[in-house]
Amino acid sequence: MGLTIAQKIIKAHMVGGSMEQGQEVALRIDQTLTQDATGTMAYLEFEAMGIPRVKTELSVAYIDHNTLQSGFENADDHRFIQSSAKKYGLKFSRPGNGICHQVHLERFGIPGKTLIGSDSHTPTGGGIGMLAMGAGGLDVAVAMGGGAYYITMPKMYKVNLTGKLRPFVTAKDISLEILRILSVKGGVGAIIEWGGPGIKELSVPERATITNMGTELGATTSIFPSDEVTKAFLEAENRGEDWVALESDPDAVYDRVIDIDLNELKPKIACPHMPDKVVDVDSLKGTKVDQVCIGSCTNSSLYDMLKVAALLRGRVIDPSVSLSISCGSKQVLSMLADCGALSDILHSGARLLECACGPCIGMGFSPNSGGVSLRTFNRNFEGRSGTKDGKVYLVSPETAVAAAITGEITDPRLLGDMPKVVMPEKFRIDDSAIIQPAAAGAEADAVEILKGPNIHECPVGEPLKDEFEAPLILKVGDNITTDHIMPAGSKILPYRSNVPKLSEFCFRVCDETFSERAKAAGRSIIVGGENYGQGSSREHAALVPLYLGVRVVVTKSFARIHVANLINAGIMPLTFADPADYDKLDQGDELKLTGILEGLETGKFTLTDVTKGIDIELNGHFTERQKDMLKDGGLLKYVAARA
Ligand code: MIC
Ligand code: SF4
Repeated sequence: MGLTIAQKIIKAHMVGGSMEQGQEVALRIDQTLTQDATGTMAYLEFEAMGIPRVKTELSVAYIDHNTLQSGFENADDHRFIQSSAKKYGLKFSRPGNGICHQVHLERFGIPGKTLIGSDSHTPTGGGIGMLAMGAGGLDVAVAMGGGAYYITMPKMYKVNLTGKLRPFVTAKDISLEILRILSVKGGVGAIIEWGGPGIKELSVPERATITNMGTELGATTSIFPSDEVTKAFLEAENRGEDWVALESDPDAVYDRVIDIDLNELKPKIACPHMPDKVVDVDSLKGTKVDQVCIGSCTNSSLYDMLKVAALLRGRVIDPSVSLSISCGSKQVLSMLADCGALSDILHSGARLLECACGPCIGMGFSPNSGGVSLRTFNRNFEGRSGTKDGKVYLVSPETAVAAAITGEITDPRLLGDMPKVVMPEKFRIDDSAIIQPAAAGAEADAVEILKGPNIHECPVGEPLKDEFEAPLILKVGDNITTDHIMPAGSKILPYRSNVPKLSEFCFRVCDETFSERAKAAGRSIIVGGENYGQGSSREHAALVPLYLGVRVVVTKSFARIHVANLINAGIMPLTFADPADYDKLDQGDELKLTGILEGLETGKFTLTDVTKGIDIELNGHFTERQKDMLKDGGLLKYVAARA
């Protein structure tokens, strides 16, 4: 039987487990990346493991999420990460050099390699044919130390593209279309391979837009073949020697095949507050728009920005709209400047922001109260923009420009002819903002790790007991995101390395009193609906509840990275055997879990609602490794016990 692209890479990197669907498989990881908001924790964890030097082929520490430095906290975090990178053997990408995923694609991604990153949009690398996955910081720390990364062997989906995109219809619209078809949980447990004749016309940055947004489907990752298009991109980056061809076998077997005819596709828009609430742009025409943001790791490539500049040339944006532009990398920004396109953008009235995540993670540029913001980003979760009642829509750069010019949601096809955008054959290469590590040995040994007062140790779990009684401290619904559990934004992000302070903001979007109540309870249980923990890879969404005393989370289902983060933290993730039982539990009920150690072996647990006097059956199927991690009290303790 033939293999899919992902199966080929998995086979070449398998160091344990089984490639049988649903079984755990252990992978050797070639490359890792971290960003600053998850990186501080990852390097604290790496330090705690006591390994002197990274063992990967390449590891890069990026600073891109919090670059505001309002206060000493972030500057301290940056210094900590920079000194850790220097000592442990990582490249360090300075603030201003760009968003990790864009820079990694440009400068480091290699087809056929494995990459894990402490950021959920790491699958961006799938655009260049990498098996690239988001993971918790602790998993990245383990991989940096040479340890395997474990995934559940996914199902294989294939999306076949036929036809050709019409003018003003883009890769972003393809991403939104697949979200419309599959929903935010439709990709859970699957790797999505993109193929068919329609991909020939898609450049690497366009492919990367699609694999980037595959994260919003809940997919393990998404991947494109490595073909002539990939080769041309690598050659333009002066890295032609990194190219290898990669395709699936003709007789590869897929669990599901989805066909999309690009000729038929129209401009799409995702409505508040979920990336899968997708409709045609023209169905919302005339809706007043207050703000437009172009950028993020989804749509900030040179190709995107050249299109934006060409559409803005000679035009001025509507006086009632505020437009921000953030390029994905210094390479993109400098090339825009070199060819004059940047001045077309500036003369339109746009505001130029740094090459960083910026508004995407609520680091400034929050919309006005109740404001409508059209963004070329990948997530529009409630409150993420920094404005609680802001209404964020997700669109392509073309649709974003149309709204900025007209002041309302407008089908971009009404802008006239799409100007022709010619991509340069060579990109401008300047790696001066990538700092090399100290040489291994005496030079590295002499490097001091610089820790400011905002940097606190990471909380560790406790060994599992056979019985556990605690109140149901919070009951939430379906599709709870990590932005609900552990919000980000400019007020909170400075505390990513300070869990005690961070804990004040836990679940604040859902319940202002959660943090205090959880602390007062000492030990507690959370109950959730479907797809609990979707979104970010931030392990803070597990570590902070751990710090607040949460020991068990019971849901209808979990998102992939979050469930791994819970186990890594030593929190038990269990699911309802009968999802209807969710309705029987109420916040405030006293709950009791007994026979936990036996349950680990059978996969069956009984939860008693002491308040109501009823028993509820729960499932929890764990691998041997996960059982040991839970028994020990999380991955750090597990690693320490076996060191
Ligand atoms: C996001 O897009 O939600 C983030 C911010 O990049 C996160 C990482 C984080 O929370 O630090 C992600 O996608 O994993
Ligand atoms: Fe940064 Fe936004 Fe991309 Fe996350 S999704 S890495 S915050 S640009």
